[in-house]
Amino acid sequence: MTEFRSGFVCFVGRPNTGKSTLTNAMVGQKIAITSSRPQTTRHTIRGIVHRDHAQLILVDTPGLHRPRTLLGQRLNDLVRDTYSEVDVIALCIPADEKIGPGDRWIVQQVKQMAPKTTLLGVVTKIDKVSRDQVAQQLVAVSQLLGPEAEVVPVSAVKGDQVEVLIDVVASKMPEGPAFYPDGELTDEPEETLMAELIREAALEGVRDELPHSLAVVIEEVLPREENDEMLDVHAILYVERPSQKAIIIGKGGARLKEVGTAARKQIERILGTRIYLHLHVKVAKDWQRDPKQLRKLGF
Ligand SMILES: Nc1nc2c(ncn2[C@@H]2O[C@H](COP(=O)(O)OP(=O)(O)OP(=O)(O)O)[C@@H](O)[C@H]2O)c(=O)[nH]1
Ligand SMILES: [Mg+2]
Repeated sequence: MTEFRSGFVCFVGRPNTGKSTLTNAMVGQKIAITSSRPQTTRHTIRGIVHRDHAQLILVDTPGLHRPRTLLGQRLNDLVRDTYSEVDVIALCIPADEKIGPGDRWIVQQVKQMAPKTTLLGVVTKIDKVSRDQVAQQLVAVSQLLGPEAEVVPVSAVKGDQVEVLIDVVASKMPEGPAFYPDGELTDEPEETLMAELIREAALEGVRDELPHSLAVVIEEVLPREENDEMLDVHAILYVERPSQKAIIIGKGGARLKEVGTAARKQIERILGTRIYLHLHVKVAKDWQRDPKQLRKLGF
């Protein structure tokens, strides 16, 4: 009989390398938001993978980079804190990007902070390149991590090799009982999920620095008076400047309305409850650099 294994694996990598998309693919449900802009994830998110022989707790982290703002610094600290709490650290590197100083910096950090933790390489987005290029990247990542590290290629979007990766990670976990009850897919509070889905909808189609300037806070969730199976959700979208507020709201409020519709559908699907979404946009000047405002926004 094979023993049941359980433990924690943390996904690290540069921003935009596919960590959250992979987390969702392994969990089998969307629990982390994703986008084509770097620095989408801003807090560690736990996803749970249940199998007959194992339970894996996936810790999706913000992308690591040289910080330019206080927010960036806080995100890096957050990732470093999780190194010491996990059984496996999986470094994500896309198949279609050259390994650079950013990746080497992360490996150095990981080896320094968690010298005893099992390190695993994951080559992500393999659907974007040829088989030859995947093979080359596997070799390159293997050289980066050293001979003792296993490297697994995967496409989260196509679902290729996701189950293989789950098996490889499970094999590196210690024997032990499950941490979470069957069927539980995340420990994210519902309010956080809601705020994140609103931020994801609002990120769609905005450019330049605006994605970084956006933060969402759920102010209040109340059952509807006339129909208590429906929830009234009040959320505030914070931006850093009045010009950004105008972009988010759009002409005659058109853009904000689209954001609301998209977010509502996602939230209803995940919570299984019908909601009425009230979105308000406010300016919190330069919140990314202001310790007091960062605290207010939960960082
Ligand atoms: N073609 C392809 N695209 C992918 C795959 N995985 C992720 N992507 C895309 O890559 C972009 C970044 O994905 P995310 O999962 O948000 O990346 P991340 O590493 O979590 O980013 P941060 O949270 O900003 O650090 C998105 O546009 C995804 O759709 C994949 O397997 N194939
Ligand atoms: Mg992410």
